[in-house]
Amino acid sequence: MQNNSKFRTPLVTHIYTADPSAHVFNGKIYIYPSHDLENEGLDDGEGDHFQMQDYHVLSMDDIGAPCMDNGEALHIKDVPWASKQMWAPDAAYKNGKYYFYFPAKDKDGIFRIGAATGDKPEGPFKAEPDYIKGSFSIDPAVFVDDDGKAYMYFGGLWGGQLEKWQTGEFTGGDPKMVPGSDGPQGNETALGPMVAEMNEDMLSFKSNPKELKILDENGKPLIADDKNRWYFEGPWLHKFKNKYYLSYSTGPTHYLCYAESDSPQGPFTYKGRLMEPVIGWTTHHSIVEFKGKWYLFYHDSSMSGGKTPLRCVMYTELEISDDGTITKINPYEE
Ligand code: FUB
Repeated sequence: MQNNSKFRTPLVTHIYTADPSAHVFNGKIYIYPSHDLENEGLDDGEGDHFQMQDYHVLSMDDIGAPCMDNGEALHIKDVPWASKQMWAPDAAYKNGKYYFYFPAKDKDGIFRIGAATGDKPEGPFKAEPDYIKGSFSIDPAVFVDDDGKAYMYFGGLWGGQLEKWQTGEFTGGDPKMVPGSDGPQGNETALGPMVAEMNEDMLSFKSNPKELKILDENGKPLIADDKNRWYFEGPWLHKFKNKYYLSYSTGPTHYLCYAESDSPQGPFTYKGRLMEPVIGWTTHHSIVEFKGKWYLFYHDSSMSGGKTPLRCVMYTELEISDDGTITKINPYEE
């Protein structure tokens, strides 16, 4: 199906990049990644070793074409509400404008999701003065449906703070507690990602975000102990033959999995695993159609010799059957 010589190698090597959100705008592929930086931060299970400060947008004219770095698109110093940790971003197009979405910690150390706007897909982007009201946690992914309705999917456990919002308010807890120990345990229902429909302005939520449950083959929600299938972070939504597919990372078990639904707002039923673990702790991806073929953009830590917070983005072709089943990728095998 594919010539792997153009796939599965870092798209750029002059900077570290991660968490690629790929989109097709104006007939080109644009990739919105995190920009990983060398740092002395402690790996405390809370993600403090990910101290990113800006974003660069990458682009390719075609599959296999050289990947361009379009330079800095947004820096934290130009985001009035943010204090640190510019994590996995995404972008969308609507109403003749490009929208860039990104998580960062606010001045109180709480992850929020911000929006910025630009006239071109590669930016630069101008940040809104405040974060999106009602937003929290990390990893925004915005899906614009064929009817023009747009939805933001977001949320990540542990360093991403998702489990700290179960009451609807942020509960800080003891910074020394075991990551995730304040989330569901054992047979309790695992947390799902959040979804919020966006207003027409693409800068605000239409209503309060709601949690998406991921159901097993018997229609029961996945439980916290089901760590090979539970939701951890990195949601992505793609549509294939009128069905909606939510894909995500299982975090500490390092898989990319996906679930299917008839509606962008769920419920979703677990369907399978789409990629085996990569080098490095994190796994984060996006799925995009380009010229009738499907591609998986993802990262690993191979370029830094396995250092988790120093990653590189790459891509490979995806095989999707008529019923939406994705042929599982082993990132290091043909
Ligand atoms: O890049 C920082 C965090 O690592 C992302 O937000 C997560 O999805 C994980 O890839």
